[in-house]
Amino acid sequence: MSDLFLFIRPPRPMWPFNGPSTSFWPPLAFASLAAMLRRHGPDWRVEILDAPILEMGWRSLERELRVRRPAVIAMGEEAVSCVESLRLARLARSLGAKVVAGGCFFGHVAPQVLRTSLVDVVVHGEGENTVVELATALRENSAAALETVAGISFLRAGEVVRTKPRPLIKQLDDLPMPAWDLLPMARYGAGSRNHPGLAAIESSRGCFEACDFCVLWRQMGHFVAEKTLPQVRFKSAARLLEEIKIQTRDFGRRHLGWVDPCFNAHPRLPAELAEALLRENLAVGQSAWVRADGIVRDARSGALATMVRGGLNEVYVGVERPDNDGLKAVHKSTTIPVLREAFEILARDVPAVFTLGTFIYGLPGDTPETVRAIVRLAHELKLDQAFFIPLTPLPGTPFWRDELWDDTGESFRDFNFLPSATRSGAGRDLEWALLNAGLFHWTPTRLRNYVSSLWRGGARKRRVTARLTTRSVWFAAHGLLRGRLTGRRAGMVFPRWYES
Ligand code: B12
Repeated sequence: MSDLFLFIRPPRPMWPFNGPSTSFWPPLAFASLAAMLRRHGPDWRVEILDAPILEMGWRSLERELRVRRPAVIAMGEEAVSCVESLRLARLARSLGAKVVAGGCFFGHVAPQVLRTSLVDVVVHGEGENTVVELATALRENSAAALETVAGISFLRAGEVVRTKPRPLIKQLDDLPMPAWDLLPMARYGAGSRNHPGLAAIESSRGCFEACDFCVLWRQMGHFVAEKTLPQVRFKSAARLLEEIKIQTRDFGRRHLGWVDPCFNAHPRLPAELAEALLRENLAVGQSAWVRADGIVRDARSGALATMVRGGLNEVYVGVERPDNDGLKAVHKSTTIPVLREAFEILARDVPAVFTLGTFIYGLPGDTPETVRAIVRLAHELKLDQAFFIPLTPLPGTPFWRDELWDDTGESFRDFNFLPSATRSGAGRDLEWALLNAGLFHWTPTRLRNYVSSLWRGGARKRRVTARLTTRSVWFAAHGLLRGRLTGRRAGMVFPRWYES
């Protein structure tokens, strides 16, 4: 039998604002990489093991790996799950498998992770073409073979070798259909009221903006003259329609979670697709990250209304900062008036769409007053839910420093995008200001917006808003206050099956 190349998502805790039925989405990266490897590496057996969606804990995972005996284990994580990745790598080592790591975290800490000796190769950036060549080079098992593969790092005689950059895939339509058949698709979003039959899907890669704090434009950026530049690429509406037909008809998917960094980057594509879905009678619920200026543009052209008729019912907008100077400082080109207008439009013209705004605090120079200004703006904007995210020094961004690396992975548990009452130093005053403002600052505007967001949008929106409000209050009251009182940090939620 041919050797097994196994993509694994190991057991991990859940983000506290997601319920168990929506904490784990189909791992699209693995499905896309596996499809490419299956197409171009016929002498490999390619499989994906998504442990969390199977509620498979560490003991069962180990048993499973002893049975499957993979030759290569491939993994790729958010920073917050670094502990789990390193644990998986250790397990893989003990079973004699080669270990490949990729994705938005490992690609930016390649020297550090290679020096743990737990990982053989780190893949940088977009992975499909790289993984095909890498699979062949791993068979040859020599540094000379690895050197010919663009877009990777590995150790040669103790020295980190980074090969030449991998060019981006020119036409995303050339990618094979993701290997959904390798995933237990029926389990994603099963039992979820608001996101039933959840699917992960991408219409584009990359972003045209280069916000300081973000890794997404870097991960899919264009490398030229020693610099990564932002670049967006799109799939065609015809290709997307085909993907959605397969996902809905063959895999029973009923809610599309667009993973694009910016779903409305293209002025026509989302509406073109919505029209095609309406023609095919395939309109399904959809959630997406969108830009405020795109909302304003698409409201004028009529595209927004079409997208909503096509099923878009949940949008997330990165507001980030309380004023134009703050936005400029992080190199985000949206302005506060445009953000205000975008939320006005959403609330007025498409009230059934649930709107979430995210805000970032804790940048150098931020004071409790900055945090209060952020919270004030959040209450003024006509949005249904606000998330306040502490600046996280993600590897790849200018906020990362090499001394933050930790061989155990434990310190990356704090890279969870969650406020924490146990943060030390100046960060503590910011968290306290946030908690105070969130719990006790009930202005008439805030109350009015909250009440109208509940009655304006229909049953689905009421359910989503109520669910998130309950989780926020629980998180603030239970997590943050307990943290403040006992010193135990609020964070990710460990499922009961984690060690099982
Ligand atoms: C869907 C999603 C979720 C879902 C599902 C998560 C899950 N574990 O199932 C939800 C909403 C629950 C979620 C939660 C969180 N997420 Co999230 N999530 C995403 C999102 C939007 C899509 C991921 C995706 O499918 N991308 C599409 C694929 C095709 O792109 P890709 O992953 O980059 O993969 C390509 C390459 O990177 C590479 N590659 C990737 N992996 C590997 C592995 C190998 C072996 C190889 C060779 C190559 C390779 O090849 C792929 C194809 O070219 C990304 C943002 C984004 N657009 O990527 C954030 C993102 C991954 N999440 C992020 C974060 C921080 C979180 C949270 C901690 C907080 C939060 N809510 O945002 C929690 C943690 C959840 C957990 N339990 O671990 C950050 C991670 C940053 C970092 N460096 O750590 C991201 C990048 C968003 C961001 N704003 O920066 N998330």
